[in-house]
Amino acid sequence: MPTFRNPVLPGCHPDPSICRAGADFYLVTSSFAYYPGIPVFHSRDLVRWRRLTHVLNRPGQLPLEGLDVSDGIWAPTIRHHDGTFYVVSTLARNRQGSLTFIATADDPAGPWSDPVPLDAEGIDPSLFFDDDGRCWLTACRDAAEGGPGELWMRELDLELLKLIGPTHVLWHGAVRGAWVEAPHLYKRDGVYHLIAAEGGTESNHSVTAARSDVVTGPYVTDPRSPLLTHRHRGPDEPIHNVGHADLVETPDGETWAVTLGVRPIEGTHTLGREVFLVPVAWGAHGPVFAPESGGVRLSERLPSIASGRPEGDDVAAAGRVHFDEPVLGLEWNSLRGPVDDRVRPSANGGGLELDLVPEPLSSTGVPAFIGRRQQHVRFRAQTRISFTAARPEEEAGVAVFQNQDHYATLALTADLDGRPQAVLTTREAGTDAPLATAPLSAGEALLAVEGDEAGYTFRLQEPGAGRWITLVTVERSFFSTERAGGFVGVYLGLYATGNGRAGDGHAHVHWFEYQPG
Ligand code: 6LW
Repeated sequence: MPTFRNPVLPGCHPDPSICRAGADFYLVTSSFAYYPGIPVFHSRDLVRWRRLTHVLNRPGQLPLEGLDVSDGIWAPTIRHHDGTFYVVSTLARNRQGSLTFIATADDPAGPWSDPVPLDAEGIDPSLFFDDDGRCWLTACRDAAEGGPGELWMRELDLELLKLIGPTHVLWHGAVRGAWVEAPHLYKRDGVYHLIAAEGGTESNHSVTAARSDVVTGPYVTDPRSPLLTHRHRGPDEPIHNVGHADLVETPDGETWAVTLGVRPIEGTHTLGREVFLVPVAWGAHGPVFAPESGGVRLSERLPSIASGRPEGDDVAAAGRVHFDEPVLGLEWNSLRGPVDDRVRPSANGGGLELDLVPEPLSSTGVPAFIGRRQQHVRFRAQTRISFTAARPEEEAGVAVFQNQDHYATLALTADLDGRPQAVLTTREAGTDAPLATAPLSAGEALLAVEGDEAGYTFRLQEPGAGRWITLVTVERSFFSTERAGGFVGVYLGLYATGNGRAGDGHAHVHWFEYQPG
């Protein structure tokens, strides 16, 4: 039986939502405080995905400054109806929904409209288009009674992009006491099937369901719930935290779910919540997730539409980037806004210039930083940087980044006497710990980070030296989401800062390379 490897989107891609238009599948994920926001992926076989664009890729569309990395854009849903693509999502502040919005496009590759605010409470909005042409927005919010959370619904006027009519409370979930979220509604043989995530996005995560004959309810709990979970599995199970699913039907009538999950090693994970593909069958009571195995598998049977297609791994962009294009590749993100005014391709072609802006990586502003996801436990990232610090506060280098309070940097800087040196620093809970320093003969070096199951090893090589110096290995769990807190995985990035003061100089990055190990 032909198989594929899960996850289909490795690295931090939480809260997947999927839709189909003809033979084409489109998928979106959360992007938190990273910019541009809401990546859109395309596939024709559900297994191999390609980055297409971002929904929020123009300055000023949504304010992300001041936000923790795990706030920002949460759990978008993508749908296609009558030639138009719709994305609904929420801007979260302080781990709560603060603004729900909708954006539309004729072509999912863009341009997407500016976000239109919707008068909707809570998080995790979704859209359902009924056969009668009416569109319903579902979302979750705190419940006044009946449970900690509730799913609710209102009609969306597609002309006005405005919620109209009464609010219908749909369901309080199947798992008593656990918040219900991530609702998606589907209709099959005249029955409305509501699926949701319950138990929280960590180890108790699950997919639960309810059904109704009327779109606005009442919805009756599917007693088989949870329909999909790994909450009961032991530490040897390679995939945990499974939940937050969305369903799609292929042109040949198969149903598949995309769902998030993590791959912990000895209880902690660093790659974030990744996208897994799970077969679904329809039974007398509704969807049956993973009918053969009952769970999410690393190796799964290929969708029938994918058989005969060549293997490939488009989304795990690997190799050396010379930054010789005028715009950065779609795998690169900055924090909280565009960085064109502080990180730009060199004028003479090849390489990047990073300005010494006052914002450090620990700020909640827009630092001179670009990063890409770590997508493999074993990897090697390396870069060649030229930078001469005018003051000890000036630094430029590579970062292994979880959030603004939790990261490590290997930077070129200067000591108190102004001599060039490299410094390896970890930051946790507001405190910097310089773990290693190495004197440099000049302001240029190759910097490398190598990751594996045990740790992240930081190395450096001076030009012409011909050998790498190992500075330090930081234990892998330091970079885990369990230790850092929040909803994201590790990014590997490049940065420069004057630490509170702008500097006149800048750092020159010759190239950056990422290789699965
Ligand atoms: C997402 C929600 C969740 O909106 O985390 O815990 C949020 N559950 O479904 C961010 O990924």
